Order: sequence, then C-alpha cells, then structure tokens
Amino acid sequence: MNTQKSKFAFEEAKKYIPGGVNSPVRAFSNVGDHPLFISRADGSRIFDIDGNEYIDYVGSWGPMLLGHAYKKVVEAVKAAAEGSPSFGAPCLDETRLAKCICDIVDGVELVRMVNSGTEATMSAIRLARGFTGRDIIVKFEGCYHGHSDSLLIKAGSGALTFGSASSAGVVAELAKYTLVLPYNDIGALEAAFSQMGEKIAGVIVEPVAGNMGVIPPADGFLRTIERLCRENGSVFIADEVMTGFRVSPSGAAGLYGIKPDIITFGKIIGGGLPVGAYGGRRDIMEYISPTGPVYQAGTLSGNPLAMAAGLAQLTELKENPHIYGKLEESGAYLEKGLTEAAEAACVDVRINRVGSMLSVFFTDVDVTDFNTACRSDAEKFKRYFNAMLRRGIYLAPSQFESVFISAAHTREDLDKTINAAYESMREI
Ligand code: KE4
Repeated sequence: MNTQKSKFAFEEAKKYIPGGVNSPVRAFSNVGDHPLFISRADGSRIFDIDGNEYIDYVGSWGPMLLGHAYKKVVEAVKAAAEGSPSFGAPCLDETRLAKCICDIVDGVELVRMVNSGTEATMSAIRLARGFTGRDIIVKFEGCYHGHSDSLLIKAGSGALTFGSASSAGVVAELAKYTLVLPYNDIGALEAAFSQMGEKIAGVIVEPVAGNMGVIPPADGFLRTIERLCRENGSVFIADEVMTGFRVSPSGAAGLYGIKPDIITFGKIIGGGLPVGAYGGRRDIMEYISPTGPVYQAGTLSGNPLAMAAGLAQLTELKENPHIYGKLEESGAYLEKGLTEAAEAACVDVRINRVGSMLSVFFTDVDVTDFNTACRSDAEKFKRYFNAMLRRGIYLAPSQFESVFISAAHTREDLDKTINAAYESMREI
C-alpha cells in the first residue's frame, strides 16, 4: 500500500504542529512510522491522501455512530452554516438538543453544553466539589476522562494512597485531592469510603472502560459506586463521553440500570462536531453559573453548527431505535469472527465487547482492569494492527483503545475484516 503522500505530509505537519498532530494518539507512535492523512470518508469507509480506501473502525473515536458523512447530519450543518456559524447568543437548537438528551436519558433534568469531553468532566468535578464543599475526587486506574489537571493523576503506591501527576505540568499538590483506585475493585472502593467517605466530593467512572481497551463493569461495581455515593453524600459522575448513546439508546446508565447524579457526554452528541455536555440532577446542576456559585463558561458552547449536527444524529437515533439492535448484531458477529480467526492461528486473545465497542487483547488472561490490560502483548498488537492496515482495515492505533462499529458497517465489511484477521493472525 503506497502511503508516501501521508509520509511527506507528516514531515510537513511536524514543522508547524507539535508531533505533527493535534491529538497524540493520532501520531501512530505505538504502531508505526507515520499516520495516514485522510482526505474524506463516507459511510464505513475512509480514504487517505494517497487514494487508499479502508474500512474504518475508529469513526473519529466514537462520534460517527451512523457512519461518515451521514446525509441528514451533513445537510443540517450546511443549513446552519448558511445562517452564520456562530452568534455567541442563545439559539433554539441548544434547547432542542438539551431537551432531546433530557427526554432520552433518565435522571438528566438539566444539561449544559461545552466544547469537548474534557470540558464536560472538568466542569462536572468542579461542580461536585462546589455542591458538596469537599475536595477529594475518586477515579479509577486506566480510565481516561480528558486532560484536565485533576484527572491526569495516576495511582499512588498503595491502594488508598493519593495519586501522583501522570503528566508534566500538573501541580504535584493537586494530586493529593485525587484518589485512584483499581477499576472493578469493589473492596478498594468500600475501604476508601469507610476511611474518608465524608471527604469525598465525587466519584467519576467510565461505566464501560474504553481507554484501557474495552473493559465492562464487574457485577455490582457500578451499583456499589451509586450506593456509597448516596450513603456518603458524594456525587456519582458517570463519564459517558464514549458510551453515551452508543452502548444503548440511553448509554451505559440505561444498559446497567444505574442513576448517576451527573452524566458527562461528548462524541456522538456532536455528530462529529466539537460538543461535550454534562447534565443530571436539577438540585446539583443549578449550582452552575449563572444560577449558582460554580463558574463555567465557553465562547462556542452551544454553537449552532455543532447543535445542528448533534440534534440531527440524536434525532435519527431516536426515530430509528432498531439501529441499536443492528449494532449489537454486528458487534457479536465481528467478535465471533475475530475469535475464530485467532483460534485458527493458535494466537491467545481475549476479546472484550459491549455492543459496538470492542478490543482484542493479545493475552491468555481475562482482562478486567488496568493491570491485566497491561499484560497484553503490545508488540503482537503492533504487528496485528499493521497487518490489518495493509489489508485495508483501519483499527484504532493503540492496544488501549476501542474499535467502533457504526450503523454503516455492512455484513460484507465485517466479512472482509474477519478474512483479513484470519490472514493477519497467521502472520503475527
Ligand atoms: P475529548 O476532550 O477528547 O473530547 O474527550 C475526553 C474524553 C473524556 N472521557 C472519555 C471516556 C473519553 O474517551 C475521552 C476521549 N477519548 C479519546 C479516545 N480514547 C479521544 C481520542 C483522542 O484523545 O484523540
């Protein structure tokens, strides 16, 4: 596959952009020598600037649930753009999108639009701290909630010792207000609350982990978070930036029957444009400015184009609920095919899947948390990724990411992917 134009484009980009990319994972640093520069995409396909075509399982990291260039989304954006891309004043589509989210997701009584998932989670933890008057936030190892300082914290040395910054530039002092526990570890969670429950402002969790590869919640894990938060007056924040409107019409909250106090959203609710949001209990959300003392703002929050794109996508999903049955069917079919391909090549894998999100781990142990995810063979993943890419299958370029199936992926796409996996697994 000739990708020389991308190779040159990457060198050119590095002259003006740190690392040549505007988000690190796009640099392919874990899997190859250069990323592909994409010229366009349509349905389940993307096309690079060398003219190569791929079946796309990144889908802009989740937003493209209906597939690329979905007609109703594109038309909505075009129409909105005709009226000017931004006003800096309220527009009706902000209310329409907020209402759509409140109508679909049980427990979301008020919702505030922002411009990214990072802004959503950053605002949600500030709100939890402002509402409770407490400082400590609990997160889980391997979960990624965007790049705000309080959430770029890795686990401390002991189970209940406060974390340390996971990025340069994060003030060390800040880490002592974030407690990082093992994902799916109910015992550690109960110990933390018995030790310092009255100091915990909130718990933030990916209800299905997607940033250490896909890891479903263990039985009782999410309900324990819900119970302990309720018993201790802490705020339960479900980070559904990735799972919202993906794993079910009402996200992981609907799928697992939990009722978080705040839910953060992103990706799908923007239809591919920059949108994040956080919403939940009215008494908590009313603490946000201008109705309350917790400040948060944004020049382009609720931007008319982004609202039009998100509204078109969510409306399509609401009017076509059968889409979720198709996504589940496609996910199960692909999981089965990849499992059989690995078995045929005698390659040890564990495949974790929730609906249309799945990850292939190259390991012989079940992957249930960050430690077991890290035991996957990264070199084998790298060879698998490149073998699949050579066969026209564009997977997420990291072991610790999910692949995303869209409603545009056909049975033919899935069969092509499975056939490529039979060949690739034999090579690695
Ligand atoms: P953004 O700020 O990138 O819009 O959202 C941050 C975020 C928050 N919460 C969850 C659960 C997320 O998955 C994300 C971002 N996801 C990554 C993919 N794993 C975005 C890809 C990237 O960083 O380029």
